[in-house]
Amino acid sequence: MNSYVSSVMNDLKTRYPWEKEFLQAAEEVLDSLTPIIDREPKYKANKILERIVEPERVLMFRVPWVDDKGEFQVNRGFRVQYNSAIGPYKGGIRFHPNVTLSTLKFLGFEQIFKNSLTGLPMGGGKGGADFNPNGKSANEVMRFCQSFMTELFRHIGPDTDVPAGDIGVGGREVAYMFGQYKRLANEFTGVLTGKGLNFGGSLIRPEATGFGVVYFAEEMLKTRGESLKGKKVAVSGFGNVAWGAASKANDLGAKVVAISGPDGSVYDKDGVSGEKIDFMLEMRASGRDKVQDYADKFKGVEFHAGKRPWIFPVDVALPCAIQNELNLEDAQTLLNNGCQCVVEGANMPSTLDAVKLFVEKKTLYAPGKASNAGGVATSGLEMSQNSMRLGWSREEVDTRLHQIMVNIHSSCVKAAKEYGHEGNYVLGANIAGFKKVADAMIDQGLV
Ligand code: 2IT
Repeated sequence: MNSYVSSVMNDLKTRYPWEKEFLQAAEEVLDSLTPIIDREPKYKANKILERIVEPERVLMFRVPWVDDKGEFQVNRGFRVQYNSAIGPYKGGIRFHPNVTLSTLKFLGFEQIFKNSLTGLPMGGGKGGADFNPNGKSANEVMRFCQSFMTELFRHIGPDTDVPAGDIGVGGREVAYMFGQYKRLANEFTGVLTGKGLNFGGSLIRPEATGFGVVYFAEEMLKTRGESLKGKKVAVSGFGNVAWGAASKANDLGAKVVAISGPDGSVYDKDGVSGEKIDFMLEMRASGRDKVQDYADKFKGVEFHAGKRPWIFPVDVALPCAIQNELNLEDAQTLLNNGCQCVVEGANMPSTLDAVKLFVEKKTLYAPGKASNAGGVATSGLEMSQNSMRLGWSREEVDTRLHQIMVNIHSSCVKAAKEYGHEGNYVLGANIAGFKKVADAMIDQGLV
């Protein structure tokens, strides 16, 4: 880090000492911006780093709702409108009991650079609540979503801020929030993405993040004259991202040998394919949240209670669960077992020391803000379709998604090379994502 970068980082540490996840995300980005800050004095002269680390606006609000027993409940709701230099705020909503402002600041900050990398006009934002949807009835979830939107609706809009899903928020929750927005605003607009196909949703959106991760992995392997064909893959996570990634990895000829859930991991030497992929969704929909169900159902499958899937020998690892699910020890184990490619489907799943090791060992390592951008990119495509009041075919959306992932990959490779760190996707992604936003901020004056 040069002195400008480290002084901004130190200020953040002093100002927000309790925001661990946000500081982690900020450190990764700021550290890798050093080469561009060194080369281009305009960023320091315009105090771009001091400005970009502070959200344009943070909304915090009470979310009161009534449970099925008739008891009053209260949760905390948030929306971090981080940066609108290149488009309306855009980013998902997370419902998870551990959500704090720090979580949403880290996610919103990542989203600025991710959205910039997609090449689409979207600013960065993120929202959520410390609500645990597990074990709640559909009616409880609906009442919660309606209450959440009753406050949020006045702050968002198709040209202001366009939320979507994230962990704990899928098609059902987006639909409930959309219904409530429409009622309050008296407007049918593309204010949310990830909508149902009957009311403005886009084909491919549920699987887009996972598809994009695999398209990105294929591009990375190509740089070493390889491909996914015949590669053994481990995927973590129990949601849409893991499911989409497992499905596309199969399409491209890879063998998914390990998947995980909240209770542990399974190793399936025959590969997770065909009906087993559909079963990934069923395990989720059952609400039991146990990957052990997979080992109980299919023959020859080992279940490893409480273990992450990084203990198995694989060629490619796709962490698609949650932040900090892959630590230094996991990284070491993966590398010792011959893993050569780690492509993130979740946001910040690798700890800072794990990332450092991957970069040091010249592993093909992609940070989530590049490799999981296919989800928000397809949200951007949903916004376009909504504006035109048209719907594209599956093929049309998939072709655009694929091209966007290819473009993000080449932007990362190009920026890394230009700034003297060839093959470093962390640096490439951060610099390429930053440059567009920072230049737009300078052009627009002190705002
Ligand atoms: O982390 C992410 O990029 C998302 N949750 C998707 C956001 C979006 O607006 O589709």
